[in-house]
Amino acid sequence: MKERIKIVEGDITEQEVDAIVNAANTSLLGGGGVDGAIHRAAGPELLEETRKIGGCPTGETRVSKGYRLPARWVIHTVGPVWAGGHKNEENLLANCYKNSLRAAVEHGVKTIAFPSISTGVYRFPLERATEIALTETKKFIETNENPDKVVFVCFGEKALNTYREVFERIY
Ligand code: AR6
Repeated sequence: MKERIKIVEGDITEQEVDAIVNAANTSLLGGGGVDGAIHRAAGPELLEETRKIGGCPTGETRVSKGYRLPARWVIHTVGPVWAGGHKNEENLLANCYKNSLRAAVEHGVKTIAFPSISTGVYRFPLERATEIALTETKKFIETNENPDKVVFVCFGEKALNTYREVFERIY
């Protein structure tokens, strides 16, 4: 199982994978952080398409094309805003990973890259979020052939070290 996971430091918009996951908001109309970077790199056609999709509830996913990105698909998911941990945040974040992986299977995706959903503007604690990301992914790939490769793209050294530590513990 271990060999199907890759942890890298970098920019998700540059990943040569079939699909990248976007940490979007419920409007799907773009924003800052990784969402802003993905819209800038994909070009204005992405916003045209997500405008037509018309939004996405927290924990769910919607799929668009990748336009100018190397990735063919963008799987938009909406993470929870951290509100102290008693607002179902952990389950909602787990749903983001499960539903993104299911959407990947539905679109024939063999390689997928995830950012660290909810750990920026939405303030989800990084270590707990990383445990959820890696646990949900492990459960999924144990019972599914695809995606064959899952890349976790860490934006900065702190995230990279956290992912590496949690990976050693969980896998
Ligand atoms: N590649 C990979 N990771 C990145 C990149 C990048 N280019 N840029 C930032 N990150 P955030 P959230 C990391 O705030 O917390 C948006 O405005 C970042 O360091 O992008 O889910 C949306 O529209 C952090 O670890 O997403 C929503 O309104 C992680 O991506 C809101 O932010 C997520 O940080 C969503 O908040």
